Amino acid sequence: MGKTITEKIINAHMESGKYLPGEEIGIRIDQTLTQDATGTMAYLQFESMNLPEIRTNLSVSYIDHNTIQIGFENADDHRYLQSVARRFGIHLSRAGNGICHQVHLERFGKPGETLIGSDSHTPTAGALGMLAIGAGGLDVALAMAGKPFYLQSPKVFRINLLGKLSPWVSAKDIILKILSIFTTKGNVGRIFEYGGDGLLSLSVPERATIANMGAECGVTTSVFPSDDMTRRFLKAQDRGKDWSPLQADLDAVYDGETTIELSHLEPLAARPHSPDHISSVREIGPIPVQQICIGSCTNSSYKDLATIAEILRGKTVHADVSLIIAPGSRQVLENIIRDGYLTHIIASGARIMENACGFCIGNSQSPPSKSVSLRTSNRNFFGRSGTRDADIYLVSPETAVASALTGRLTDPRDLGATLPFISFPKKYHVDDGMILRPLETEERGKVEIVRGPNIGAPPRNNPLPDDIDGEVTIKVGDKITTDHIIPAGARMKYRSNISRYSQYVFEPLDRHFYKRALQIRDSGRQNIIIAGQSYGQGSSREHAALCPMFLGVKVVIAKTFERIHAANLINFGILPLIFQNGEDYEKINSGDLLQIPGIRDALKRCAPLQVSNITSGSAFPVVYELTDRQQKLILAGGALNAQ
Ligand code: MIC
Ligand code: SF4
Repeated sequence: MGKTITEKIINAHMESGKYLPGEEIGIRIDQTLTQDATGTMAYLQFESMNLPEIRTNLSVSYIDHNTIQIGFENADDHRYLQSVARRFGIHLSRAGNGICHQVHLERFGKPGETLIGSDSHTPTAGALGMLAIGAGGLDVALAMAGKPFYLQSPKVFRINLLGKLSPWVSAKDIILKILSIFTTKGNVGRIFEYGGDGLLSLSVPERATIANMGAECGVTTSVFPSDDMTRRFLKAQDRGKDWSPLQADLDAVYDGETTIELSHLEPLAARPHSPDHISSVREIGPIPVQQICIGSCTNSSYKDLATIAEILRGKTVHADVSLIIAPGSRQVLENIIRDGYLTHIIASGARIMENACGFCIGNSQSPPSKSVSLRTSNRNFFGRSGTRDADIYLVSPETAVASALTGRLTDPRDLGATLPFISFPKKYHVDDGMILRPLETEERGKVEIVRGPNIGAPPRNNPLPDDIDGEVTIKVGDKITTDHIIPAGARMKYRSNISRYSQYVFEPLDRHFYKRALQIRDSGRQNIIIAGQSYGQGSSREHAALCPMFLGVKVVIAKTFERIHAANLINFGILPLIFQNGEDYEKINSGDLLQIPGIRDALKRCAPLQVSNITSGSAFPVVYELTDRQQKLILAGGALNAQ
């Protein structure tokens, strides 16, 4: 029987288990990436493993998230990351070099290899035919230590892209269409594998836009074949030797298949506050717009920015609009300068930001109160922009720039202009001067690791107690994102200081959570979180498990969990339990006292679990889906204890 691309890469990297439905497999990891907001914790965890150096072929540490540097914390983190990279043989992409996913695509990704990264958009590199997966920092630290990465044998869904996009419709509209079909929930354990003749006209950066936002569907990753388009991109990056072909076999069998006729697509937008609230731009109509942000790891390539430059050429941004442009990398910026595009962008009145995450993570460019902001990024979760009552819409660069000229949400086809033809250069101007290469092995041991006062050791958990005697500290609804659980933006500078950062757990939903959780923890009982469907969407930040762990959360009971967050909970010894009957969720209130007697013993025996609600005098069954390996982690109180 023929094989999918996914199976081919997994089979070539299999370390343990069998690729069978429901089975956990362990795969060898060739490359890792981290970014500064998750990287400090990942490297602190790696340090605690006491190894002399990394055991991957390539590990890259990027500084791209916390580049605003108000206060000393971020700069101290950057210095720590630089010293740790020199000590352990890690490449370091300095602040100013660009967003990790864009730079990794340009400079490091390789067809057929495996990559895990402590950022949920790591699948962007799937555009090159890599198996690229987002994970918590601890999983990345373990991969750097040469341990396998564990995942459930994935279900592979084939997405056939047929034909050609109409003018003014672009890759972002393809992935928004896919989000309208698959939504942001219910896709745990799936991989999207792309094929069809539509790929002939989709360049690697366009494929990257699609692979990037597969993360919003919650899939494990997205993967494209490595074909002639991939070869041309790598050659233009001066990396022709990194290319190798990779295709699915013609008789490969998939777990599901969807076909999208590209010529039928039109400009789309994700309405507030979820990337799957999709409507066409025309359906939403010409709402007035106050801010437009073009950039992020989704849409900030050379082609994206050259296209918008041509549309802006000779024109001025509408008086009511602030137009923000953040190039994806220094390479993109330098190439659009060399080719003259930046001049048109600046002349139009656009504001150029640093090549970094910036507005996307909400650490700058918060829009005005009650305003509408159009963004080419991938997430419009409630409050993420930094302005709670702003409405964020996700759109393509073409729609964004058309609207910047009119001051209203505008279908770019209505501009009455001709779409400029931009293809990616035959050869990019390449300069890796901002990437620090590892020292020679004998030099590494002499490097002193530099720690600022904000950097603390990662906290450890206690083993799972014999019984749970706890309280429901918070009850939340469906589709709770990690931005709800532990916000980023202005709070993100405390990422290396868990006791400080923990003060903001659930801040967007309940400002008093922290105090209540501390009281319960300090009274010797456990905190319990109750949640609806798709708990833990979005970011890979392990802080969404680590900080609740620090506050004494032992159990989360939800209708369903998202993959990366469930893995993070288990890594830090928090037990994810699932309601056996969804209706039981309705019968629990915040403040209820819950007990699970004999939980430790039951887990050891894989026995069913019953939760007693002492407050209402009722009981309900819960289930857990733990492999033997995960059961050990939970009993030990987390992966660091189990080492
Ligand atoms: C995000 O887009 O939410 C982030 C910030 O890149 C996160 C990582 C983090 O929280 O540091 C992600 O996507 O994993
Ligand atoms: Fe950075 Fe935004 Fe991409 Fe996250 S989604 S890596 S914050 S640009």
